[in-house]
Amino acid sequence: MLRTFAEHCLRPVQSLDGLWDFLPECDRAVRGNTPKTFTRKIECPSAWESIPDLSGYRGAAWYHRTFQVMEGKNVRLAFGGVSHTATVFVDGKEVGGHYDAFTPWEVLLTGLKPGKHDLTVKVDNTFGDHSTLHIPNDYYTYGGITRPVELHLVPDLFLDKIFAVPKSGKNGWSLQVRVRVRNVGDTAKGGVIRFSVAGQQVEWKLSEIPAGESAEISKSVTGLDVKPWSETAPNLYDMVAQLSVDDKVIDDKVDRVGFREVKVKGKQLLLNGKPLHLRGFNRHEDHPMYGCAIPAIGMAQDLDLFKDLNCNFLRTCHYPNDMRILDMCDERGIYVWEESHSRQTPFDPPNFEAQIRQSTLEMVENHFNHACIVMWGTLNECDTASDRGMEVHGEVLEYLRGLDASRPVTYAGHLRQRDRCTRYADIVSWNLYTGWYGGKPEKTLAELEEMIAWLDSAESGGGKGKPVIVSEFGAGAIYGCRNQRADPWSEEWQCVVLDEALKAYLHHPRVVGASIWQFCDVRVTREGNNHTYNAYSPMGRPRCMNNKGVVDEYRRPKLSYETVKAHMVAAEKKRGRV
Ligand code: ADA
Repeated sequence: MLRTFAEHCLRPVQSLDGLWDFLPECDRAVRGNTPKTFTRKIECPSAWESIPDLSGYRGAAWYHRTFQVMEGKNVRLAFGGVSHTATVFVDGKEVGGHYDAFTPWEVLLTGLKPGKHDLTVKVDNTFGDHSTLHIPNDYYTYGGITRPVELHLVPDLFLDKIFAVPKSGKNGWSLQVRVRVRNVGDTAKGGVIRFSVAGQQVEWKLSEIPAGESAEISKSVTGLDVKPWSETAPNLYDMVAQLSVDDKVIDDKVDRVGFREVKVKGKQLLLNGKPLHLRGFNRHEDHPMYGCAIPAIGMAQDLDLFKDLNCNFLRTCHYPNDMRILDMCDERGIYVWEESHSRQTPFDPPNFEAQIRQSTLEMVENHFNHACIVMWGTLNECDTASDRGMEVHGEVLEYLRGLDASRPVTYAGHLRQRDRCTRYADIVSWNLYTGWYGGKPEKTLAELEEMIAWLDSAESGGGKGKPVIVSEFGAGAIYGCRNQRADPWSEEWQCVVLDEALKAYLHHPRVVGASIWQFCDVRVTREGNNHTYNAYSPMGRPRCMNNKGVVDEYRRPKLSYETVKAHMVAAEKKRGRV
């Protein structure tokens, strides 16, 4: 399942998860053409790095299975995520594809004869000019069909997406609803949409949609008697849309909504009008057993640790996350900063702008209704100093705002007073690392004050008076490396750095959020020669891992776990919860 709940009651949906035929190119003498025979099997979803002899495989691989088609139905193949480039063939004919591991995508098949068909997917996780977002980096680019796959049988006219924006007013809550409907038939079609939420049901006439086109119907549902959503009361409501033609319901779609409003007001971030204080972690989707294809129980266990640490905030560094963990954050009341896929990404490759816009569009359109997402981010630690950098930040942040006016937007910058892009963000976010990449832990507060003074001066060129989040800070500690000298890479040193950082960042009145770098140790790319994560250099990435987790890759707590918990408890006492 792509979600933690059923998105359809009427529409026939089957899971394509399970054992697929599998053939990595490294097994083949002659490569490239669609294989007829397969030498292996692989469980989907999974990362092929979970297979011992493929644990470091960077290349292409072929997946195959069959599927059945019913009379007179179209097939919608829904992929949660394939890492990182997919090409899809049905009965040997190329029918679609996608770039970027971290967003859902689909292939729509019309006119298939009833009966059994062949589905083949070529997956490629190589680096090169074709890939500007997946590059050698301080996290690993895995390979495979790494998130769930579903097969939907849809009529010619079907419900594509629901976008819902809750609004509070003097007469209670209302919901601004946009429903996108697709017509893949060969004649114009209209119908009736029946929409229900929180005990209310309304009907909307759907004007005819020309063949092969999509259309949206925008309506408001008012006077809703609902309980708001927040971390202390994560109330969720089903939205059910049914599409009828000639009084017969032909399709349906279920999504969920939490009634909350997120606003920036002066130096504050407000949730339902109350000041919000975000306290938590940056979390990569990474695990030594599963790579990026962490099963649902693994996601839930990570969130249980967040709760045990008294945290309420998850930053999806540095890409859109699996929809199931976002569903879990909706259900558990954990606030999320979700960001489109970028980390220290160069802007000069010709296809960069198209690829970052696609990641951003798919993130917003597929994750729009998650109550837990309180802000959108993008362009982590990219060029914020040059004219070109300003141009790209301005464009992408404006694009984000255009896709969703209901949430604030931000980017995590690392160039401190050289950053010329704070004008484009609603919230100013800094990756600081005092005490690890420079400076001394005892100077953490002083450096923060210096940054805030700069931000609120004309020097920042547009950040004055905006809310601040310290989006990354931390130190490396190898699990089990202990010494009383608190040497770098010891767990003791990580405690020293985090103690000073949390004291400063969790309690400064100008800081509305702080996310530790990082939740767990993660695998990094061996290729590449970046000074900060060069796996071969002693200062780089021992074990070919980013070792700044507060738990190690197996989620074993380091010495700093209790330090973090104590600070998070103290911060809640002082700054509360919404
Ligand atoms: C940067 C970057 C992170 C990680 C971190 C580190 O802040 O945003 O992805 O690489 O540095 O561990 O150095």
